[in-house]
Amino acid sequence: MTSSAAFSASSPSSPSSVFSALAPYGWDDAWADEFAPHEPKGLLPGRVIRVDRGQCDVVTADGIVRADTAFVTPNDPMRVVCTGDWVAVEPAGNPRYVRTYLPRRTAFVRSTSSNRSEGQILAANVDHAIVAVSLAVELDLGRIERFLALAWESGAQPVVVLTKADLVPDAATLGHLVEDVETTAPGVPVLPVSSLDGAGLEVLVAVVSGGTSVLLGQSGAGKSTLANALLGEDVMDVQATRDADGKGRHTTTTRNLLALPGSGALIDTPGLRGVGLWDAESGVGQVFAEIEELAARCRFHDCAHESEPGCAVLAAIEDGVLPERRLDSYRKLIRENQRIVAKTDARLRAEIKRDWKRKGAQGKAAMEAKRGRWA
Ligand SMILES: Nc1nc2c(ncn2[C@@H]2O[C@H](COP(=O)(O)OP(=O)(O)OP(=O)(O)O)[C@@H](O)[C@H]2O)c(=O)[nH]1
Ligand SMILES: [Mg+2]
Ligand SMILES: [Zn+2]
Repeated sequence: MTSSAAFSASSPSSPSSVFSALAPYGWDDAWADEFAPHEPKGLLPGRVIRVDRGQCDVVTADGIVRADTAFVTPNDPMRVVCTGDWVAVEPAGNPRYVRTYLPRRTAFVRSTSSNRSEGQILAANVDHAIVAVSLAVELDLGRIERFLALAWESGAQPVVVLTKADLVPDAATLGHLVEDVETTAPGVPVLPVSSLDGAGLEVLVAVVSGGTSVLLGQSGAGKSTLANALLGEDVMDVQATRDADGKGRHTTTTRNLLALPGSGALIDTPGLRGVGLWDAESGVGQVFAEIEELAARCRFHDCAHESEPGCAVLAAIEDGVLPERRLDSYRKLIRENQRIVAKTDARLRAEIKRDWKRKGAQGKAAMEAKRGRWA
């Protein structure tokens, strides 16, 4: 493609058509600047709205195009293209290829299981990480803390949404539940909502209208129902939870990015049974901000808050200001994080060596494809 074609008004790569097509998905001047070096190559900017087995759907000024991710699927799972990424995609071809993705502003990462040192990116470039927690089942505060640690670590602002508020028998009970979660989540808005009767939705609408939000949580928490309520139409499939355990059937199977009416983009994700921490030291610190504040007042700066004299953390537990459960949970997550970081370091070193060998082969393939098809 020549540069004059690239700037004609009807071209899918002209700045005005790019802006009108992609602004609903979060395109802004800063992304345009990031993309600028790719424009002379004739590539189109776009946002990944779904990834599915080596293929992804990318929204571009040319409409939604299916693209192959072979060039952006390195061995490192942290560098695999994912829903929410902004990419440079080929203007034509069958298949088209995603050539690269733009540097991520934020990324929500978990380790795939607590025993494996492998990170998995669940969503990229999100401004709000919405942790959906069902009020139809007993609250698991430890799980909320774990989700929040990863949310803080991602760089996004966490929000806890307590779903199915219509199933809570009375306002007083609801108030207590919200309070319990609030003490578990300093600095995090906690919003009770009901997709069924619409209660609380207006506050959430205001949150999600600014930027990109991702819905995270267990299967059956009501994420897709909430997505539909925010969209004002049934786009996502919803299924009744399996039984009294309140767990769903994993109705949603891919991560989908949707443009909301008004403004804002929303990523609905498949339910997660659990989330392992992934190098989330500062995230853990933010979830337990009040403990870290107390710790700064301990007599010894390396206080382990076990039996040291002048320990402000233990004093707060004694005074009933800090629940003991919080300290236990804090310790548990810190230990888990240290374990995962230690493993990752060893794995990364091995990985980097292998990566150098592979780079030679990949570079060659990329050059050939480029010469052969569209350069
Ligand atoms: N009473 C009530 N039920 C709800 C509400 N929101 C969702 N549900 C029900 O909860 C069940 C699961 O909802 P989904 O939206 O499919 O849950 P999900 O979190 O998307 O589940 P996965 O896609 O498997 O992760 C469905 O039967 C919904 O009708 C609500 O606000 N009130
Ligand atoms: Mg769903
Ligand atoms: Zn202490």
